[in-house]
Amino acid sequence: MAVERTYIMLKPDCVRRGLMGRVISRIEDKGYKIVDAKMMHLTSDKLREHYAHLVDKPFYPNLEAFMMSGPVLAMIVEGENAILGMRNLMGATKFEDAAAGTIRGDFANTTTENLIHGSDSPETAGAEIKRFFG
Ligand code: IDP
Ligand code: MG
Repeated sequence: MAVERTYIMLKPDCVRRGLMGRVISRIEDKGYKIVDAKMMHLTSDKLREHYAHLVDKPFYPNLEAFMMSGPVLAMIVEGENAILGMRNLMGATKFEDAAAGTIRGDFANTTTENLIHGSDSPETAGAEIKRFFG
């Protein structure tokens, strides 16, 4: 076990639907600390870097348009095993696979608009924190 920092982003659907408070409460209920946060508008360039593993997928244009459709809340979240712990709180990528009780399982009804991003490894957490917080 180790204290980790992970990059969490509440996506435009979460902001638009007024669910930020409820999602942040789940993160805080788990005992994680929000050590930095800012509202941002993402650019196409930033998204192509962030989603480099997906730019060739047929759904990428739709994903990029969605991620630019409104502000996001970028956060650094800290806690014991926070990288995997946040992935577990978030739930599976595909909304139909996301278990009840997870953020996506309880609030998402499409795969693109699935409320929240979280880093998937220590390497991506480091790179994403640098990408969005410098
Ligand atoms: P993750 O967000 O659970 O880490 P990734 O595979 O990294 O999942 O995909 C990034 C984001 O791209 C997802 O959160 C979702 O918004 C979108 N996405 C992934 N796969 C699909 C798909 O098959 N159809 C539509 N959107 C997708
Ligand atoms: Mg991912």
